[in-house]
Amino acid sequence: MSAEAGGRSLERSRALMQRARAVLPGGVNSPARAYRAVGGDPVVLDRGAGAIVTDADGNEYIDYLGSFGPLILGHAHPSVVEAVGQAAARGTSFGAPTEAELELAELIVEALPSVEMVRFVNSGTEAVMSALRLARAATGRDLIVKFEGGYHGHSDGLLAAAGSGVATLGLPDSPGVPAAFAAQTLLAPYNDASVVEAIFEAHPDAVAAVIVEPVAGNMGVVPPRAGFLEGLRSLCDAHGALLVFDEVITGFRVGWSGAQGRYGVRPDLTTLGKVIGGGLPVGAYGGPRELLEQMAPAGGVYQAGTLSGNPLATAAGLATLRTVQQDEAAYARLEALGAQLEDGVAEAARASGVPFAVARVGSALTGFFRPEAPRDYAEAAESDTERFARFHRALLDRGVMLPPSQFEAWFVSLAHDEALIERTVEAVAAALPEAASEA
Ligand code: KE4
Repeated sequence: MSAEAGGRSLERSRALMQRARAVLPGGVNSPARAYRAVGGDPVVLDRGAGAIVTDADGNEYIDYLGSFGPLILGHAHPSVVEAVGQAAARGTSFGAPTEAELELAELIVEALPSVEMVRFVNSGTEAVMSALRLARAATGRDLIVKFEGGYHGHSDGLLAAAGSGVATLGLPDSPGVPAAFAAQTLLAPYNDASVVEAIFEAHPDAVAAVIVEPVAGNMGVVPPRAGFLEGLRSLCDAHGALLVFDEVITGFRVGWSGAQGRYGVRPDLTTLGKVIGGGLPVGAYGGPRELLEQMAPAGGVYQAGTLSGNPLATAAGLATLRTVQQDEAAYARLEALGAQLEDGVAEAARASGVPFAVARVGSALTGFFRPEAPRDYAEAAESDTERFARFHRALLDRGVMLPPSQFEAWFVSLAHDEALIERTVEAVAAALPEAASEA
């Protein structure tokens, strides 16, 4: 990528990435941050405040990457910064129970009707890995059903036709995953419960769990079709499997009680991450007492972690969730800002004549370079990713930062406002024709 983009100097970013590639694979600590799908070097970010991030060269952007979802309050919210600072001053980790992890657990249990007990870990990957171990132990079965384009972290068995980074990198499954592990995972198209039914019939009494993003976020945002989640619930009940809602993105994002509250479908296990850590490393899995008490030391299923429930991470999570909880207009505002962006972008697309469709649930949305919003990964994959790459760059040049992949969600935070959304829509209107020009 040229050092100059839209008159913005990216010299320092470029120099830092050159150094980074010498000591970090691809110069990043997560492939999702690399700009492989959009071209050029990642913009190195230096700081964030509210809805604005500033890169290493001092350029500012309205941020819809939002760290891939945790920052529902925006960057450096005063209550989060203060809580983390105060916690740090009391010590950063103990390897012993603390009151903060208990308070965060109680808040989550109170918010999610299906969750009576919860266990904290350090990432969404760990949460899912642990929840599926529990599901296999609780059912005595081995097979897991997931959906094409669904991404549930990078534990071995789940890197099969995953979404997010793997989809973006076009890796249907990852080298290094033993065939025996991948063989334990069966795939179905999202929004099609009939394929899940066929899997159950082909593998009687063998499926431990069906894991689903109740709103898909890792193929871009794809909402559940009416009856899909209810259908999975009925199938799991009929076949003795557990239904796992991976709410790492949707938890406290699409409503105080997550997607399970928004859609009124109760899973057996729920995985969480992102928002519950407020930007610090927290994952969690939860469900009925009878299931969670099978986890060591209460039960025999082993899972552990040095920094699980870490005082700083739980402080950030508590400050985040309490700030949202105390703002009774929070979700209405997120809905309104999300709708303003969706409507503005859709209108800009109509005016441009470029095939571009927007899907949204609450404050998570994606614009797809295809005529209609996709219903599953096969349709999402038909999107014109070259146009998305040019679109992403054109928006960076205009001070708007999207996630660097067609297959990710754009996040609106409570720090965004109508004026910033309006500026974003103007930038989109200018960027769409640029994206569509083959030049
Ligand atoms: P982490 O291990 O990255 O904390 O969580 C894994 C995970 C689990 N479940 C869902 C629904 C998720 O979306 C994720 C992680 N999301 C991606 C982006 N969509 C993380 C970005 C990255 O890997 O850098």
